[in-house]
Amino acid sequence: MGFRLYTYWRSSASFRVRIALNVKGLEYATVPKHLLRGGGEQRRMDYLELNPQGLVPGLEHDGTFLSQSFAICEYLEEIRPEPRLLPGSAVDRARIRAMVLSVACDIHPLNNLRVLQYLGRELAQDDEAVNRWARHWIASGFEALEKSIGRHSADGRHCYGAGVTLADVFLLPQVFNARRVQTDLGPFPRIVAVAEHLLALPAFAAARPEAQPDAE
Ligand SMILES: N[C@@H](CCC(=O)N[C@@H](CS)C(=O)NCC(=O)O)C(=O)O
Repeated sequence: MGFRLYTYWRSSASFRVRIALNVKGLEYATVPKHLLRGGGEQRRMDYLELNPQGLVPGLEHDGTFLSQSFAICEYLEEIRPEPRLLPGSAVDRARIRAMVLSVACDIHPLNNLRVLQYLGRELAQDDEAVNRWARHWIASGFEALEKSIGRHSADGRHCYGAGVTLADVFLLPQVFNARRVQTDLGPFPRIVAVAEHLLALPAFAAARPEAQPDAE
């Protein structure tokens, strides 16, 4: 049956899994879930039965459904170890995971759709205030990531060492999010340089939102 990815073109968490699948050369079919149409297809009963969190991405592999982009990427790493996204020693891998988690746990959740919708709808904040919130938390997370890249990148083109790791897989989609809410990336030249390099790689370029079949 192979891989089926429940995805939305603009979803940065889905973008991560698309990159990981591409890097590992795994072909997959897509099941688009429109996050806005009709209140959000990710909140419909049929999808909630698969993923009670009502979030994308979800990955079906041979009939088994998995959720959470980080868990999915680690699963792919275990079933298809090469090329490695978590290379090196235990210390290397812990540092790469730390970069991943700074995006997945500390930056992205604060600019996720349902959080921004809550600010707008429940707390009556206008679009500018909502975008300001997103920019604030992205910039705050990027300040630390910029320093980590300075410490750990060996070539200025990757977050860690001199090759693609899971840290790159998580960084690029967050840069897309940052640009969407007009975050000033001037203070983050290392992040911008890494993102520029990654976008030139076929596995990353093919995963970008505009290249998806459900792109609007
Ligand atoms: N921690 C989750 C986050 C998943 C997530 O928040 N996905 C967003 C799209 S990027 C979503 O489905 N949002 C729908 C909503 O907020 O209702 C992961 O890494 O998979």
